[in-house]
Amino acid sequence: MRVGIIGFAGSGKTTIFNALAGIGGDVAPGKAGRINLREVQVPDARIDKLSLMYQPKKTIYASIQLADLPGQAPGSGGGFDANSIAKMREMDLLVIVARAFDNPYINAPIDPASEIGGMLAELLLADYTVVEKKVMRLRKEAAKGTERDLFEQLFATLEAEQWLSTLELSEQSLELLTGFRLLTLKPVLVVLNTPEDKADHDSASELIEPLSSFEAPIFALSAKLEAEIAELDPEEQLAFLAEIGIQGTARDRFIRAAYKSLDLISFFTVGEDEVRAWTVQRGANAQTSAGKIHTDLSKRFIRAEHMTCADLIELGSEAKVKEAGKFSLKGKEYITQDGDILHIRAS
Ligand SMILES: Nc1nc2c(ncn2[C@@H]2O[C@H](COP(=O)(O)OP(=O)(O)O)[C@@H](O)[C@H]2O)c(=O)[nH]1
Ligand SMILES: [Mg+2]
Repeated sequence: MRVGIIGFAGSGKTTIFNALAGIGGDVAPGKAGRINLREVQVPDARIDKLSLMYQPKKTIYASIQLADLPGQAPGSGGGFDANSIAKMREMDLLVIVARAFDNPYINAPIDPASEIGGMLAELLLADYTVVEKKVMRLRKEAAKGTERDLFEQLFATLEAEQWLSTLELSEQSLELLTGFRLLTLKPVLVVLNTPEDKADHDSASELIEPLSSFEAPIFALSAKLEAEIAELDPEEQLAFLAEIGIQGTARDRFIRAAYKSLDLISFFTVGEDEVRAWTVQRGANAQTSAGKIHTDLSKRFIRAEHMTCADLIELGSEAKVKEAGKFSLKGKEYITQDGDILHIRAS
């Protein structure tokens, strides 16, 4: 899962990237054009508990890949270059960072609403360009059928400045569009980079309120504060957060929000060698889930031994789960649930 961080230069993208990646540290301004990539673990208390229980050689959390994408100069009106757009197309989720803090390096006023609006307009324009080109060709060829109809519909939608994600497209249509990697079909999350004294959702509510007309979920945090927290030891972090009265780090909250907007769930495999979280799309069945572990497990799937993480943690051992009648066998079509522990049997 790839999460691309986008926004105007100086909005705090790199600072947020560093904080989320746990790198910390201050960043020099104006490092435009550079793309930072980092695999980030998804914190999960269930994995912590399972790992304590099994004492495995390896404990592996789910992860997402973060990309700090090139920014755009504030008020430049110049748009993104083709390379930046191409990078965005590779992402599964786009995170727009909007500045609500005073950045001494930037002359432009604090105006997160226009930053968010500007970014959304850029994404729409990028799709418009692609769809327009395709429609013009189909029209010229006097093409008829599903493809023509679909692209006419997309074109009309973008011309009306509506996001393509507002359309209820069939599986078949989405399939047809995969290769185009349209930006306005991707989920979007907004990070409002707030001043340090408005670093959580409640104290930032007056800043969030004017942004409520945007469809995307808004997520308030202070990049600078988070980057400072990321530099502390885990115990120091908790003490510090308690002191300033914030519930958990924004890193945790953000990653959970990202998961939610991607409609992802985690299932687990457990054992003495390895306790591990796997990520699947909500609605995936047991066979598809097995394929995350190994393609052979999916192809040669027989059944999945199943228990829930909640039962295992509550009862304390696999044997106790079995005794309680909470262990079962599932077929291919079983829909994997968040928190399932699966052991795949294959031929
Ligand atoms: N006060 C304050 N400064 C910040 C915050 N986030 C970023 N900055 C500063 O703003 C400048 C630009 O941040 P940077 O992350 O490089 O922005 P980018 O261009 O979007 O990557 C840097 O000097 C950061 O230290 C914040 O939440 N509060
Ligand atoms: Mg940067």
